[in-house]
Amino acid sequence: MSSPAERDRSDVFFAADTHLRPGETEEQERLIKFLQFVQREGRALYLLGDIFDYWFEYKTAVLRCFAPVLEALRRLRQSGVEVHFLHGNHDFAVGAVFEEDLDVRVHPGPVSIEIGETSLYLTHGDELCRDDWAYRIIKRLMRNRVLNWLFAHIPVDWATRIGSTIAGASRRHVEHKDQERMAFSEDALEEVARQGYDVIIAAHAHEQADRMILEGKTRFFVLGQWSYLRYREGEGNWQFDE
Ligand SMILES: [Mn+2]
Repeated sequence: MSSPAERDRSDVFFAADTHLRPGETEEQERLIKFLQFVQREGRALYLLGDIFDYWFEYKTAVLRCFAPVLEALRRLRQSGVEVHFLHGNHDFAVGAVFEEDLDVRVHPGPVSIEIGETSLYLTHGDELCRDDWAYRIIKRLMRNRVLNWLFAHIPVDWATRIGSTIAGASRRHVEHKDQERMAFSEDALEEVARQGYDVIIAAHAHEQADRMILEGKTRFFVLGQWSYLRYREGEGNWQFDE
């Protein structure tokens, strides 16, 4: 395994919300192309959740339809790129398969990292939308232990069908809720920023954003659905790209 330094890859990439669904091979291909691009240019990749619209792991099996993406992630890791996966509200079941088989670091919640002198707070972002009570009910349902136990003990095709239905309801809810509920709570954002972060990166809202909060002290990025954020280490700048 060659080290990132040897291959002169220093940039850090952030992406989220591709919401891959079984049968959508074009979208899968698009994500794989991005992963190959990161393999050439990146030192680290942070996936900020909802990469999969629905995910379930069995002890000995995964959803076969996503095998090409998993293979691309495996290659990325083998080439020496650091890969982190933060749970979204759709793919919160991502676990052992990623950690053990792919050697990807899985984070169930927000994480703090440093890039050089910059301190960052990374999150899928659903917990920053405090006013969204209907969403929280769906979330509670999706993470329910009895339901998850049941999923592990019924045929895979049934589980997939039920999972897609719940994921669909959750997605429709996010898509159709009014602008006010879509918005991140400024109070929640500032509460995080006040802990001293230079940069906060979130996703979930499916609407790319880049603005300053806390009187210009903290930069707040929101990842779009098919746009990624890139940190160019040598130049110390941030850019969105597709
Ligand atoms: Mn989400």
